[in-house]
Amino acid sequence: MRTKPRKVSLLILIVFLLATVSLSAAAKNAIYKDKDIRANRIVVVNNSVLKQLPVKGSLTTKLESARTTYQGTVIKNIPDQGIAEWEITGDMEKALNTLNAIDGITAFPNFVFYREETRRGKTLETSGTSTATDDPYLSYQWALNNDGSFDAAAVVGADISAFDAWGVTTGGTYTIGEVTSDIIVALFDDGIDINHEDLANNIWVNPGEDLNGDGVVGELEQNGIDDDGNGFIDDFWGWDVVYDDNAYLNSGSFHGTHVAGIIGAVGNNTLGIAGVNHSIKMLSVMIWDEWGETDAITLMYGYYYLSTLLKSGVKIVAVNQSWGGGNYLDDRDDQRFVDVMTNYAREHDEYGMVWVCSAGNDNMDTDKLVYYAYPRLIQSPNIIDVGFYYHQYWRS
Ligand SMILES: [Ca+2]
Ligand SMILES: [Ca+2]
Ligand SMILES: [Ca+2]
Ligand SMILES: [Ca+2]
Repeated sequence: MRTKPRKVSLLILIVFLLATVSLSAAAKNAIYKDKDIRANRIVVVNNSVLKQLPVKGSLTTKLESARTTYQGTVIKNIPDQGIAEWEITGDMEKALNTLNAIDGITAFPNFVFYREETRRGKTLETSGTSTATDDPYLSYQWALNNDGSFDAAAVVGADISAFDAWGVTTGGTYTIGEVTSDIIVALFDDGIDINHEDLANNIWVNPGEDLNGDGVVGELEQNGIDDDGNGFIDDFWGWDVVYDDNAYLNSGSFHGTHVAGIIGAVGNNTLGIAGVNHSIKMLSVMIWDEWGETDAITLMYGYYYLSTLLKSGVKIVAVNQSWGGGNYLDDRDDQRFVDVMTNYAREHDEYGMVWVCSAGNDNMDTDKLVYYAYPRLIQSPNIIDVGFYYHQYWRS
């Protein structure tokens, strides 16, 4: 007699949990002026704080007054940046107009972005060989060296001439003046499987959290202390800016590990494939949630995280950004978001970090588009747009 009610209550609990999950998922996003946004969420930027200028008391008063009017609750706050996400009640457009009328404040909806599905590569069943490296699947990597053998349509030389590049460098370290550094690349993606056998040796470990400096994260080093003082506790391999923790994978992760393999699978190790860099250090900035979604505030938080590393002396040469958004050039909300991104791009440029962005699949000159696509069109000297073509030399 005692087990029956427990079963029922457990069932009710499960139903309740399912209902909660689906309700919150349904309520999460909304459409505002034809764009996907987080429902009732806006991003409020205090430009003075972002530009490290003194903040006038009157501005703070006006901001708080607007927050009261629209019953704004602060959901997220990026430390020291004057960037916050508010949940508001009432009219989104009125709230944005009120905030943008305050001199020194920029506000826009918390735009939502979706991860694109990637084309999965064909299954590799047999081992190939190559004279270039001993990685068994190298012969399938036509993008590195297309010798025409991939299939009947393959065009010899439709590749990035990686073999020639490897004659100059295969990654590793670089030296400027007296200083030698690892080549460190950040992946703005859905995480990296840091334990993958063909990646593990090429994963960055934050030297500021690796207390004994052996490049391995020991049990005692997982101490819950922000040892390098960058504001992120135990950020060994990067940061998960979606849930604000040090996770490097979530249940929806698959894209970042794929990209990590292209950038830096260990080369010449008789295993798997060869990365463009055989030897490199990659760190994860996990911007996508389990369902392949992210939003404006999360992306900014990711840029901020990279800024903290750059400022603490970590020499990241590039951040790979396989994501994109955009809208027509007269969209003020979008332009405000672009302004903040531009600010981060230029700050990263000061530290010599390049933004490597996907150029899209439009097969046209992106400077001639009637809409503004980002991050690839951000106006900063450190933006590199990368297009792609197929093994038949068809441009995407
Ligand atoms: Ca260690
Ligand atoms: Ca830290
Ligand atoms: Ca620590
Ligand atoms: Ca390999």
